[in-house]
Amino acid sequence: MSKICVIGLGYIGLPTATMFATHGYNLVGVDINPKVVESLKQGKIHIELEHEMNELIQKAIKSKNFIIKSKPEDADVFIICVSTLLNEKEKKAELKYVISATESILSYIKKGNIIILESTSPPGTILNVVVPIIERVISIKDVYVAHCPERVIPGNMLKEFINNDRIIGGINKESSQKAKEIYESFVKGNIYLTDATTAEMVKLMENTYRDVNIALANEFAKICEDLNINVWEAIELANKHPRVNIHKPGPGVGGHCIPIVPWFIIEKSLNNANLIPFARHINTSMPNYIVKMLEEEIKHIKNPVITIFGVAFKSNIDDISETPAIPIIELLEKKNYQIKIYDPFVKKFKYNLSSLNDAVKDSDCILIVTDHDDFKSIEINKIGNLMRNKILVDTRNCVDYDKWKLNGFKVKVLGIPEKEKNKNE
Ligand code: SAJ
Repeated sequence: MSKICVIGLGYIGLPTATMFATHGYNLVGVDINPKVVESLKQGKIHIELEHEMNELIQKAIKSKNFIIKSKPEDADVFIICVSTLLNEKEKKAELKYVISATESILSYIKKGNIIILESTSPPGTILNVVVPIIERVISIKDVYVAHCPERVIPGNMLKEFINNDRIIGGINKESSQKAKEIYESFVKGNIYLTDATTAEMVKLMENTYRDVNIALANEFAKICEDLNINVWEAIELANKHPRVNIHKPGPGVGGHCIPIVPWFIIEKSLNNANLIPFARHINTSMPNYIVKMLEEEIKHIKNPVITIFGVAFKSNIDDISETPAIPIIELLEKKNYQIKIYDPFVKKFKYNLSSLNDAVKDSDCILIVTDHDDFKSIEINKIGNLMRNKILVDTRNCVDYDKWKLNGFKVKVLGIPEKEKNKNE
């Protein structure tokens, strides 16, 4: 049985290692963080993943086919799954973890090894960063090197690991082919082969497409409010066209990759990237727009208390990575509003979290930032009775606002102008 060593046991590395460990490989999972190693050794998962994935990870660790270590060791295949960060000041990729992870395997690389980078990286990282590091210890002709970017969506990882098509880009055809044979062990989707730099660009394009599309939706929301049109209805109808797929407007774009990776394209071609940075600007300015929208609704209230519903970066997960909730809260704090926060999923946050009842007690306004399903089934009457004023501002159009209105709430939804909202009343 071949042996795979996965470097980095985070949101992508841990599930990826598990997929291989449960599909015929001996797996060594490596993390430099001793706390992560310790807790995984005891079968405790240090990150919040979906239930099915948690079970599979625990099963793999129990089976002894997935060993957790703090250092790499000899293996047939090395898969690097570490974070690529954004240097916020320079708006450039910070590759320090990719570099240190590659350096960490140098003592173990031998002829015939397959080295795969899964981490999202700017075009040219494999050829100009990873390959020169490997060449310090071995001729590149003696190993296979490829990029295989991850594509799974948090919340539906297991299904997407198996069913999504994958892109693999090797430094040569043999490398692509060797990497493909590894992934075929569990991927049921198609595996398309290309060169390493194209594979890097493909991953960035996928996320950038989404960022630009969301920026367009956000711009449509503002325009529709101005023109007295319900943007949600307009988008739904436009999407009936067979070649149109407009995304949803919202308070901004969070997550591990989408708000970050467009910069990896921009940094590589500054003169040509115009739309991409502009879309970034539109999305990062949404918290400002939302705060203004909220202020319009509460301007008549003295010392208003605002309750934030949802701080996760998207629905039904506990992940707060790059969440637009933080810039919204920062803006509100700067303006000295009293804020309370409720999120049924998130357990750790830089601001205090309250229970539902405490969060709405004596509050004047609920601001929905994340579209958790729980908010759909909330007992509106009960929470309304606890509030001082009944105002709802929904940045996601995720609740039945007619029901809220029937329970005495004044409702404002992003992209729905006042006049339009009342047209059927
Ligand atoms: N969002 C909107 N409107 C939408 C869709 C999303 O405002 O119509 C917001 C979400 O609320 C969230 C952010 O965008 O704040 C990102 O959410 P997402 O669901 O678009 O994406 P992620 O970050 O969970 O996962 C994405 C996926 N990439 C694509 O769909 C192209 C996933 O497949 C990638 O593996 C992942 O990025 C990654 O790590 O690259």
